[in-house]
This record gives sequence, structure tokens and C-alpha cells, in this order.
Amino acid sequence: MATGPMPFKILSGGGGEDDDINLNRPHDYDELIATLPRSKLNFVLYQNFWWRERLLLGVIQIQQRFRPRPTDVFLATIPKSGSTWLRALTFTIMTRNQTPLAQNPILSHHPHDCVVFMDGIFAMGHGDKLESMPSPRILNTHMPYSTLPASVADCLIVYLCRDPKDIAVSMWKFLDKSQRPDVSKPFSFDEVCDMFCEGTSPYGPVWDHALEYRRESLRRPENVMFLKYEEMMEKTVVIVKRLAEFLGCPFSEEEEKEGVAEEVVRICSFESLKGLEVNKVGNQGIFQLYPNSAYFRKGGVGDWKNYMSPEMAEKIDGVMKEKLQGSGLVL
Ligand code: PAP
Repeated sequence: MATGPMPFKILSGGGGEDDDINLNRPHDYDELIATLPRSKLNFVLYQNFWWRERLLLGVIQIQQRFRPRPTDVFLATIPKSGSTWLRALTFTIMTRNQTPLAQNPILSHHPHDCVVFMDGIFAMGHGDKLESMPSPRILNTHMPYSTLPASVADCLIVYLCRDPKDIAVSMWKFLDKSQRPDVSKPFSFDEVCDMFCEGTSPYGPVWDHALEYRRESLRRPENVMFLKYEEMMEKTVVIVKRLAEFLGCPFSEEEEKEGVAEEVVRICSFESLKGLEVNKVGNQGIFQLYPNSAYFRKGGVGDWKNYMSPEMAEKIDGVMKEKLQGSGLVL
């Protein structure tokens, strides 16, 4: 029997909007939702962070029912910070000895089918399916650290953050790709930028999200690794080697000689993944709302310059500077 991380296509054979009927809905869920403050763009405030309503149900179920295993690896991000890249790299690093690299499942499965989005699986009422996954499980989440079950402290967590200006553009462009007209472009680009400044972006405030994980990574560096998309772009091989060490599967001397880390980086690069047939066709995402290809838009740093006014960029930078003052973190 195969062990270790494996592709996990929970939606194989279909899946659509009707799948978000969650049969495990707590009886007082609607009452709770009705009491929560709402943002202008209709996100709800729960435990100091802003959530999409349909995903909050999954979050509450994770808090009530999910039992992390000490061998679990969590990949935590704010949406559009590079989770697809981090999932691909982590999965490939951890499975590199199960098959020759040229046959690694990352080349035949979408990265989101190799590493599941835990919050979405629970939101759909399929949380129990995670129980049958072999260890070590790799699980992606957007949940802030303080909202995860306390026992994740025993697990490994990799956090990836990104310049909020690039996140805003990425999110705006992503919404445009939705298969559902009422989801596509519900807000203007300026509204998206403003919600990052106000702290009401999904899973935000973006500064608190990053600060919580950063604090944990400073306190317990052996358990929590803190990464920045921009630094990963600059020195991918160096960071991939560090990531492998952190995950407990460092590249051996022989692998160093053979350039295995470099090959992992190449396989998981934006150009490589975007070019794969499996990532060009079909739909993805917990509610099958987005085409597989939507997760590979442009890749890279600084695309905000092509969309954002200098005034808006200054505004976002100013808010981040103020909120992160004294922390040593720059976003
Ligand atoms: P998610 O939150 O829906 O999972 P996520 O993968 O975090 O999305 O973010 C998508 C961004 O990562 C896209 O950025 P862009 O819109 O600025 O282009 C996407 O292009 C980028 N991305 C995807 N794969 C890679 C990769 N292999 N290397 C670098 N960037 C990538």
C-alpha cells in the first residue's frame, strides 16, 4: 500500500455548486452568522478575522472536529500569496523518493489535487475524508494561526506571505475567471485595494495574519517556517533546500551532486506547471468555480505597477508600514 503524501482528488467525478450543502451544519450556525459584523463587501468578522460566509462553516467544523496528527504538515497562506507554488514544491520534495522525479504526480495532477485545501473540504462537509489520508498529510489552509486547533503546535507549519499589492491584483484577476457570473467581479479594483487597507480582505487583516505566524516562527523556528514569495522568487533553490531540511527530508550529498533540488525547482516553476496539460483543462477549487488554468496567471513580483495608481500603492504601503511597525516584518 502506498504511504505518504498522495494526490487527493476529492471532487473527482464532478462536484459543483450543490456540493456546498454541508450536512454537518451545527444547529446554531445560522444564529451565529446573523450576529457577526459584516464588511461592505459582505465578509463576516469571526474571532478577529474576516471570512467568506460559506468557508466559515468549514472553519468552525475544523475548530470543533478536526484532530491534527503530529506528523501533519500545514501550508498556510492568505489567498493569492503563492499557495499553488508552495504546494507543488512541498509535495514534490516530500514524494521525490517514491518515484523518479520525471514521473512525480505533480506532473500529472493539479497542485491543488496533490495538496488539499483543508478549509474547503470541511466547508463542503467532507472533513471526515481527511481521516483516511495516510501520514504524513500535507494540508493547505488560509486560517490564521490563532484560529487553528491548539494541537497544531505539535505539527510543522510553513507560512508564505506576499506583497499585498500583488495579492490585490492577483485576487482581482482571479475573480474575473469565475465560472459563476454573480461571483465574477462583484467589486471594483479600488474596492479590493481598499479592503486590504481596511483589514477586511478575506482572512484579513493581512498584517495580523502574517504577524501571528511570524511570531510563532520566531518562537518555535523548528516547527514554523516563515517565507516570503518575493524571496522565494529571488533564491528559489536556496529556499527549497531549507524547506527540505525543515520538512525533515534534506537533500543528500548524492542528490546535491545530481542537482535534484534544482530539478524540483524547475518542475515546480511557474512556466513548467502552467505548461502542463492537466493545468490547462478542467475546473478546480472547492466548488469547481475556477478553471485549473486560473491558478497560473502571470507569476512574479510587481505586477501591481500595471494596474494600481501610485496613490493607491502608496496608501497600501503606508498602512502596512504603520501596522507592522516595530515587528521587523515588511510586507
Ligand atoms: P490560491 O490562494 O487560490 O491558492 P495562490 O496559488 O496562493 O492562489 O496564488 C496564485 C498566484 O500564484 C498567482 O499569481 P499572479 O496572479 O500574480 O500571477 C499565480 O500566477 C502564482 N503562481 C502559481 N504557480 C506559481 C509558481 N509555480 N511560481 C510562482 N508563482 C506561481
